[in-house]
Amino acid sequence: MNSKKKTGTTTAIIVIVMMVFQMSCSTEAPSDLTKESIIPRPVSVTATGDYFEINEGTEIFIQGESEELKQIGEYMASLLRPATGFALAVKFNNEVSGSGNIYLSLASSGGGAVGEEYDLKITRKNIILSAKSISGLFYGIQTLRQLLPADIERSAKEEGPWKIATGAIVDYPAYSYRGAMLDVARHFFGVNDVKRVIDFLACYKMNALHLHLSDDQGWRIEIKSWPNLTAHGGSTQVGGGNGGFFTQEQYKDIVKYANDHFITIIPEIDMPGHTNAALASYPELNCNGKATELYTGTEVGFSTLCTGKEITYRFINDVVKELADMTTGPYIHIGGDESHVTKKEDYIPFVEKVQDIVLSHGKKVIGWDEISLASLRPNVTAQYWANAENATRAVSQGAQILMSPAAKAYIDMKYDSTTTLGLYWAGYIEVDTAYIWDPATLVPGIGKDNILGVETTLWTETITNMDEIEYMVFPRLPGMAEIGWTPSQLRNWEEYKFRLAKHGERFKAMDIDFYRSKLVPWEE
Ligand code: TNX
Repeated sequence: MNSKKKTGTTTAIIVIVMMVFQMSCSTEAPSDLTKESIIPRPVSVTATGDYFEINEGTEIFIQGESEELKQIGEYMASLLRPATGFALAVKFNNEVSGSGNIYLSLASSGGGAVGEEYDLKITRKNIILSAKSISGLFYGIQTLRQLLPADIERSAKEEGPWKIATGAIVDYPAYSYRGAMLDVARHFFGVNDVKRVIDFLACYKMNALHLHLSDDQGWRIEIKSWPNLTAHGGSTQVGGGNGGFFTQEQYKDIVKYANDHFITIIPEIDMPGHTNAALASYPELNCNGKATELYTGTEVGFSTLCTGKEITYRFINDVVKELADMTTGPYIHIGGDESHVTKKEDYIPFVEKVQDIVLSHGKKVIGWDEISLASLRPNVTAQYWANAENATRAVSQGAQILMSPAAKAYIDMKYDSTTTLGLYWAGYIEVDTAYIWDPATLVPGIGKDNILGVETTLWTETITNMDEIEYMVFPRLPGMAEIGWTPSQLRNWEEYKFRLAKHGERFKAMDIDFYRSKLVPWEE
């Protein structure tokens, strides 16, 4: 062998060794389940140091013949098929046999309360996901999604391989209500935008979407008995754009899509304040009998329904009836905030009457914390946003609290002084500020037992399109999801920020336009 040939051979060997090394790096098998970046962090994770691989032969076996099991199996397959390119057949099979398969099993609830917990066992041979309810299976599927490479979120076929670290996860939520609010009144967002928000919530095991459907600037839900609410009241928005509204068919479609993702829609009709769109549409709702002008500014607190008129309650009854008929969830949100031009002596009986109207249509009441000025009916939830005294008064009346403290949970607030979108009346809310708080210790006298759950709110005075929604929502929403799901003793910003950093690739794979906070060590 001459020396030139020898050098060539050596170079070739080095190149091959480097290629093999690089390949083994990029396809490195996950082997420690406890090091995976799951958000919200599960209650318990144990690792067994190996990996399971989804391959072209993998099948999804549902253990039981119910229609809902079949649907959840198909849902899982539909999440995994595009990026893997595998067939992933969904079949009934009560046995655990063969290898490379995924089993979805509904354990009997033993007659106890059916919760949202799930149990995941991943071995070299198979994955067994079991839960007492379909929602538990749904949450287990979200966890599996996050255990796969971020490319699983892409809509075209990707390389893989699709390996998952082995071990066991036992998981359940700290709070039963884990929600987000979208204001479709200040700027209107259509069905597809709302569905995309539902997809985001589902990824992070959130289960409630509160839609702020009416405000001074617009009425966004068709009410057949009062058609001018949308014909006129829905015709504009902040800044004077065209506005828009959901037809009842569209709203029902949203409710169904949400239900399919284990998310309850909570519709809000804000009253007696924040009602200019209604007052502009029907003169009879005004005390002076004259319709107001449509409003496209961003001031709050200048409008009120005429609380002394009988027709006001006929109007509310009609609206609540139509809304209750198309809402499958248990709640109607009655607003009640910032009614600065309603006299207190008018506000109190108004809120009492409206609670009774909602109850008469078989729904439970949620209202902003101000409603605690009135006498609260049983099973009412007060949404704490700004006034701790109001929230405490609600609790002393036996109400549950939904935690949305503005200084932590209002994701319409700017991240810092350089954020161009958003408001800052409640302060700047960087990603750490939004994460570092505990609902159960925030307000003295209000503990975990008094709290229904948490809700982050996106008001849209300054938000006009989906990219802007994404920028304000991400990356604060995953933090809120973790506050609602993970026990507070397992939450710690210094650890969380590294998990969040890993989700940057997922946001990109989902085409989410997110805020690259400097506080998060993104891996890009
Ligand atoms: C307060 S929170 C409001 C909304 C505004 C929001 C802006 C609440 C119950 N009322 O009307 O849109 O601040 O951050």
